[in-house]
Amino acid sequence: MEKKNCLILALDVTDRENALRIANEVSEYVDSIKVGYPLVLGEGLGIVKELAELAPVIADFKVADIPNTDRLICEQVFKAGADAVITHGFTGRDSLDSCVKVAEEYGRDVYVVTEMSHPGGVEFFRPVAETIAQMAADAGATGVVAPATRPERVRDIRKIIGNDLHIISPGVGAQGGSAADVINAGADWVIVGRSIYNSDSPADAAMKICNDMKC
Ligand code: 3DU
Repeated sequence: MEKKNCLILALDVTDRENALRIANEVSEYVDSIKVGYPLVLGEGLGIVKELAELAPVIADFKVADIPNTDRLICEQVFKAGADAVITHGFTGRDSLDSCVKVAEEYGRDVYVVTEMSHPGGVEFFRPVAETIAQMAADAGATGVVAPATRPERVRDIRKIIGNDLHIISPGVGAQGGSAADVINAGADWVIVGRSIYNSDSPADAAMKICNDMKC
């Protein structure tokens, strides 16, 4: 993904009409559009191809299964036109290797969740986040997902992965995180959903976040 605005739209609306309207309105401000279960379960995987015409799509399926099932999921995601997939890491190195292998075959990207941004994200992830980050680096992932709600954790994770891997960071706005703070802490991109798609003017909301970050 090319870095222009450091902003990824989390498009968690559930209908095609709204999804395309919002994506069109903000496309000049975002480097990628993240699509997850809400929209794909609402409209089918075909929405990925439509959105990919506006911006590269990250498929946030938080893939977390045995290697063979992970392989099958990633193949479907990339065949559908996604530029990248988000996987979990707690399933272990063999599962992650399977995703990275498919991504390499298709020339696409893999981002691995380290510690989640919501309050419950510290319960189980906190003790293993650094280990998962190291595994992501060892496995040749493109980058990791780290919490904008805890910039200090983004700093910790950056120390582990160095500068070769990217950090994409959700939790800005509705979850309380600040885009500027987490970019200063070492994130490459912020992921923002509700603060943009629930706004009366998604384009203005996206522009404001870009201006705040000065990335
Ligand atoms: O809170 P928002 O509405 O800005 O959306 C954040 C998005 O990022 C949403 O799609 C959510 O599923 C995803 N996400 C996290 O919020 C936290 C994580 O640790 C990983 C993904």
